[in-house]
Amino acid sequence: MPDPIPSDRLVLHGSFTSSSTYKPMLFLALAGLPFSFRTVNLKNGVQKQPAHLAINRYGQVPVLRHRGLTLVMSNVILDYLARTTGKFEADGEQDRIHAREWLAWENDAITNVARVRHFARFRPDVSQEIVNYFRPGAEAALDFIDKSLAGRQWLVGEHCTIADLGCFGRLVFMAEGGMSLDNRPHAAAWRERIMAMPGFALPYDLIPKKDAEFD
Ligand SMILES: N[C@@H](CCC(=O)N[C@@H](CS)C(=O)NCC(=O)O)C(=O)O
Repeated sequence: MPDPIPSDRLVLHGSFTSSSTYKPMLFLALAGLPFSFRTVNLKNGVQKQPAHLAINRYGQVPVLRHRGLTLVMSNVILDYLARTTGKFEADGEQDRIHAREWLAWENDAITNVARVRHFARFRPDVSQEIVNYFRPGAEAALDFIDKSLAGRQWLVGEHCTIADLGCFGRLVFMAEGGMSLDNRPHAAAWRERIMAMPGFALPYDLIPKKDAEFD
């Protein structure tokens, strides 16, 4: 059985090696919101055990629990956090739609960056051909982000939104897959802007390896 769902306290279940966890955690850190973190040990397969499957049928992280709700899928969580807190939400209906469009694209395209990193970092047993298969899509996604940011500060509108946090959060581990923003000046400047925001931290500094309270 899952733990009882707390009422108002945000509870995020995740892992320190997970870009999908980092995305909502970065939102919470930058928004300065109090929350509880519950660690899920992916290496030990805790995500496939009944207690976790009861809150995430896909056997993955992250999971957010709040006010009797259980949310999975990092972009669904970002959408919820933006709608319920008003933070990192776009201005106007058209831009709100654009922000979700970027999140849908992220899940199609930047996921290739996460796949390259996953196989390069965690699966020395698989053939290099698998990494090579995903790499062109990953590099194309990074090029697309770079091109889209030419002449603008943020992906949508005039301030940082869930579009930026979702895309940045998914590509954050790219160096572990041998990718970089070198020769992608617009994306590199965008990353600097995100990293300059109060409360920012990179995943290994932000996501604890143990359960923790953030107040
Ligand atoms: N589309 C999902 C992807 C979730 C996902 O791939 N989570 C990974 C960690 S980043 C995971 O739980 N892997 C462990 C497993 O699949 O067993 C999301 O955005 O939340």
